[in-house]
Amino acid sequence: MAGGRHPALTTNQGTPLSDNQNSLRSTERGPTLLEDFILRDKITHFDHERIPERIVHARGSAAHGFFELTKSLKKYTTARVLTEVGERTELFTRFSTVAGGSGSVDTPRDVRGFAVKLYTKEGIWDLVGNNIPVFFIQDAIKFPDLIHAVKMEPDRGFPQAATAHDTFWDFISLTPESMHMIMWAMSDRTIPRSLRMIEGFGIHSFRLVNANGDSTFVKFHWRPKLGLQSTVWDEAVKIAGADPDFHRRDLFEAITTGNFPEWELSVQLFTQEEADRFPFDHLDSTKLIPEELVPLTVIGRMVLDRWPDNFFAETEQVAYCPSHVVPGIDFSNDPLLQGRLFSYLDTQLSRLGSPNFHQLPINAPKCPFANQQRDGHMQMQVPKGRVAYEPSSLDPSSARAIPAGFRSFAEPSDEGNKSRIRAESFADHYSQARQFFRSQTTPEQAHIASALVFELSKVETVAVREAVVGHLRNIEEDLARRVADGLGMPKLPAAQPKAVAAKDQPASPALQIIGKMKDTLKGRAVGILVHDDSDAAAIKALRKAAEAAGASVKIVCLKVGGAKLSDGKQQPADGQLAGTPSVVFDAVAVVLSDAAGKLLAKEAAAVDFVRDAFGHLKAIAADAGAQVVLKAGGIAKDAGVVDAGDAAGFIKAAKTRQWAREPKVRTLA
Ligand code: HDE
Repeated sequence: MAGGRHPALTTNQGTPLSDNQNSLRSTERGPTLLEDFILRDKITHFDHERIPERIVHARGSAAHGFFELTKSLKKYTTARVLTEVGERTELFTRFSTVAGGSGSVDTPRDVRGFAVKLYTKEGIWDLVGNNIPVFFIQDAIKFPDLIHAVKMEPDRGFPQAATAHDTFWDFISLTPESMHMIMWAMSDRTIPRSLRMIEGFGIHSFRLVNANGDSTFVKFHWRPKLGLQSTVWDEAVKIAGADPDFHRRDLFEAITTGNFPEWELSVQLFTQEEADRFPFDHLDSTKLIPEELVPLTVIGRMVLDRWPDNFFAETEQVAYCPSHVVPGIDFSNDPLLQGRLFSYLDTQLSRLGSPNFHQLPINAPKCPFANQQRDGHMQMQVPKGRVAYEPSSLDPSSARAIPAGFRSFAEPSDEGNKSRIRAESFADHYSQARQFFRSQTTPEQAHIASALVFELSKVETVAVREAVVGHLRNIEEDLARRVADGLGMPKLPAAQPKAVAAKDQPASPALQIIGKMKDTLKGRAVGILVHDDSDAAAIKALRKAAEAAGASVKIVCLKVGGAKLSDGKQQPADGQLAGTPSVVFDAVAVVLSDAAGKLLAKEAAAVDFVRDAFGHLKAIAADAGAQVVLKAGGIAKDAGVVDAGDAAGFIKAAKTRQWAREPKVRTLA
């Protein structure tokens, strides 16, 4: 060790360094010597710092936390994580986008991954889900095609992180089973406001197995305590430029300031007999079980309370596998799940490069684990003794199978022929798509139609656009007409052939976002734009009211050094105007002196600040001096535009989006 406060800087072999600034040269200005083992130690490590990024879900953010069971499922399962009420189980949750690379932005229109690793007393349980309860395809064999279609087109290398291109929609137009998922993907679910405001779903049916060996089917749902919330499309597009790390930063700031995000875990439980009566096949991942059919039971909560210490060691190296289950939890025959049980372990081997990836701290079980597996790349353990096999008599303390160990449910098997046939019960591709669309509120339906118009407008091949609209006709004629109109089609394309026509299902309001939004400012952000001589008392009152309602408040100024307010005090800025547009806030206030108003009315960033807030249906509080800026932004008074002196009125308006304003600010399909 070196003297003083710092430990000695060493090579990876522990050799202390005397110089970390200069490589070894033959003469002062001569060539570098191959002998320089210190340079090579450092550069070689650097050259190999990256591991292959995930082929899907490459962009992700994660946090540590715990799961606490509030209701025992003892009747249904032996899994202790689901039977011991009050027990806390450590976990690590990673949220992700699907299509983009690891350096892509946080807010493209995309499904969000929602993967939870629970370090239970009986081993790792990974619940590797998404923020949408259904999926694009029914059979794992189609996954590489789906992903190749959505990723950058292979000849041109673009677009990054976007479904709005020909190959994606070409594949979709030829894959009618994707139609239900397409309704979800085109809804605002895929442009969330925050990772703290998304739901999570295990998607597939799993099984719970109790001590008698009886099985009950289960679907898992995570529900955010803050309620659901999404952005509007124009806002998501602008956030991508304003803050590419918008979701990661939001999660980081919430956790590091002690505002721990929380979700409820709910289950839908059902028997084989109940499943047999559903008007769809629950083994088909393009279908969901409406809550109205099988209600949700809340069984616990997840709290994320610790940001990882190191992004690479934890968030990047974490290896989720749906095949990681514990005794009492088992799989269903969903053909998508069955394929996933193979895929994830395989992908970890190539990503992490070793069958010992389970020894990395983030992946290692927190309960004892032992077996006779040995050796392999990067073996970290030093097993003792001469026995590396089982059964053995030489080592009485070696690991053995136990009666309470994992048992697969003894599922009776159907008589049938080995085949590559899609079950007929998987043939209805439109009923739940129609049910989803019809269950939405008017603004949500308009957003779905407009998203389809946006995406298909980026598709160059006219026949692909027509084929997609042809599918929409099988879902809902009115939707097809609106999209065709938005695309400027001279006439409605023919409906696509269908195996089974859509049947009307009862509306399910639980499928909405707006229905699941909470009128709240909790966990939201309010931005206040101020300048020199702004009314200090008004700012103080607005801040107090917003913070009392649970929001965080940020002051935005023309210069990052801040502004001198009416009380003569210097107000530091949390953000500079050009770099802190209103898209990063849920509601904004503008408090300006008359002179500052005149100045900022000529500043595009200030005018955009209010114009975008207005266009994104947010509440705006403005004082007399700020009116000229509003005027420059063409903002007309409505229920969401209030006087800055009316803090209570502002908070009320800020707790929701101004949906009634939307038809006045943009033409939706
Ligand atoms: Fe994945 N998926 N997936 N997936 N998936 C991966 O595993 C795969 C599917 C999901 O934060 C990969 O470690 C196949 C459905 C999440 O690290 C890979 C199929 C759902 C994550 C893989 C699916 C998901 C992944 C890439 C079709 C929702 C990120 C890197 C059968 C229930 C986990 C990796 C994380 C990651 C394969 C379909 C969710 C290649 C073959 C359905 C959240 O193994």
